[in-house]
Amino acid sequence: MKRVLTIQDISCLGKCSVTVALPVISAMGIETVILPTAVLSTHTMFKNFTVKDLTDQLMPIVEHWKSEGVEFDAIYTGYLGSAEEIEIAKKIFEMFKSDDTLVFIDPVMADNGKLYPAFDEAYAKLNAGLCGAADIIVPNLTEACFMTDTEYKEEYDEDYVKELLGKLAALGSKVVVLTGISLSEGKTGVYGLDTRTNEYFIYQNDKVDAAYHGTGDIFASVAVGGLVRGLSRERAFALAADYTADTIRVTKQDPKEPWYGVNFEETIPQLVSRLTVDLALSE
Ligand code: PXL
Repeated sequence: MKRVLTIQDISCLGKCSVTVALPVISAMGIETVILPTAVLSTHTMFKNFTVKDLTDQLMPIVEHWKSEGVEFDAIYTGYLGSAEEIEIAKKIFEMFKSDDTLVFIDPVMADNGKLYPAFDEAYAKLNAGLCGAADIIVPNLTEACFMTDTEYKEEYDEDYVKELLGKLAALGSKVVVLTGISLSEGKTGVYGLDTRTNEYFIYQNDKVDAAYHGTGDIFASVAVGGLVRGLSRERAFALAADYTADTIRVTKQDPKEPWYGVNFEETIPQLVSRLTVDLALSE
């Protein structure tokens, strides 16, 4: 069985980061090892959340794993709480990365043109540095703009997206994928660039008119899961984009929809079925 390490916070209530990555990647048939960067009562979109920082626990935990000879097929980082944790993440890549380890970074820190409450522009630049150590990065438009000193635009064209991908490529990761890219009315999806071949790839599906927290974490978790199970990049990102959109659609139909996260628990069976089909088609 493949094994993924995910490094991000535990927001006890909130359907994001570890409480998404662990169930979703496990359901995709992959052992999921967690390294929690902090424990929060909720994610930071709630008021009055509590935080217990776990920075001082990270190295002792990974050193223990190292002494046990543990290896990972992928390391996936999401929300990291501080500059120090970014440095530690880099060390962890060095400790555990082999030629076959996929380093997948979702530089979680911003959305809709704004940084999340815990972060500033200096943090965004450190995240840009971390992205240089990745095989694949999946920032949204806002995160990409903060990392590359680019003006954030609500309305944009393909040239703007390609220029941004070029700037992201300069950060140093092998594949750069912008998420939440809408190039025509009613559509959204990903626009990526493989910096080794200079090839672009695009996947668009129908946009659901609703926004929930944690959907970026669902997207990233499914993409990591698909890639680790051996799907092609195109299939893995299409699966991630479709599953995220379907889950938003299902959540919107729930009369008791939680504003703070999506009902991914309801759609996991469809994810597993589609993965099974995609794997069979890939053989
Ligand atoms: O879903 C991203 C995320 C992860 N972790 C924490 C967050 C957020 C987004 O707001 O606050 C703590």
